[in-house]
Amino acid sequence: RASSDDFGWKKYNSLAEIEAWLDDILARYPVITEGFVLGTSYEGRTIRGLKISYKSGNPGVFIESNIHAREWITSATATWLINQFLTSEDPLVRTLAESHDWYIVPVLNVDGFVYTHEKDRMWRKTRQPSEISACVGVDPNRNYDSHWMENGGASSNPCAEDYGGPHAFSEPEIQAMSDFVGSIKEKLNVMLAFHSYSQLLLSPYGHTKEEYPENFDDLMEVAKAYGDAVEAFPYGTVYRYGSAAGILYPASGATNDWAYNEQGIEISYTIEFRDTGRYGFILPPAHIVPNAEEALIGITALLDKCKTLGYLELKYNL
Ligand code: 0X9
Ligand code: ZN
Repeated sequence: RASSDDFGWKKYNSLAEIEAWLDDILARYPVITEGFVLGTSYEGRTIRGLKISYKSGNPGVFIESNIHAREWITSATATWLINQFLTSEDPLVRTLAESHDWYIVPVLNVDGFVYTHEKDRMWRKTRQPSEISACVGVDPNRNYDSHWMENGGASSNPCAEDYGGPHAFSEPEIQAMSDFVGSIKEKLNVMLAFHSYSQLLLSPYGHTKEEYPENFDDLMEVAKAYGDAVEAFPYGTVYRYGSAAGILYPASGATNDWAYNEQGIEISYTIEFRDTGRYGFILPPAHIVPNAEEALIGITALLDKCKTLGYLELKYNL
């Protein structure tokens, strides 16, 4: 039976191992944790999430992880964070854990994730076949209904790695995200979408660099807080930040743009974890704990700055 002790974060775990570990967490912390089902994948797998809540009335933080199948560091980091939130005795971590409601989906693209473990380590997309091509899968981070397919921010070629799909929300995994997040959006102050690699914090917009969100200055101040905290941490790791289209490339229909534009979640980032390209997606397991420690430090600073700037107030009346 899997447990927190042998889960280890010394290697990358399979979906079955992650789910067994989640079951163990739910059994050990029945008052603080609650499992939720986001929905069902194309191949029929249950997409699972974990809510951590120490008290009612906390601002909500949603963590979407492993939407891209090959980005294994994201689910390794998300599970490490869950473990810290539940077990750490560090007072700073305790405050962080206990003063937010956490909704964490360690593996969103479950079919693709299994495929990377069993068939093709470099698979990125979903696993739903195309009706017009022999190529399989859609880039789930181009499939949200927010400026879908605009400005060359996604490809209409089913064989492309950034194929946006036949229509927005064609992928059941992304429709499930939309249904679930839509149902709790009043409780969510922050959306964090975990990706790798490049060490970046990317704010909206992804579909254009001609326009910027009205709170862009705040989004940059919050991103700077993350970057400064991580750089000051012993490993000295540098994160750059900017709008996604501004410092990376146009990408339309991505999670953090949809959360910002369509769900009214004003603090919304894509975080690209380690490294900057030496290993890329095939990041050695020795990086798991250092990367996750940096994420913890960075998210702590990010949420502190959000609070200072007034973004963690309740959005609904109890
Ligand atoms: O291209 C992507 O989907 C992300 N990079 S990755 O290498 N992990 O595939 C970046 C998306 C950033 N763009 C937006 N958030 N719009
Ligand atoms: Zn990605």
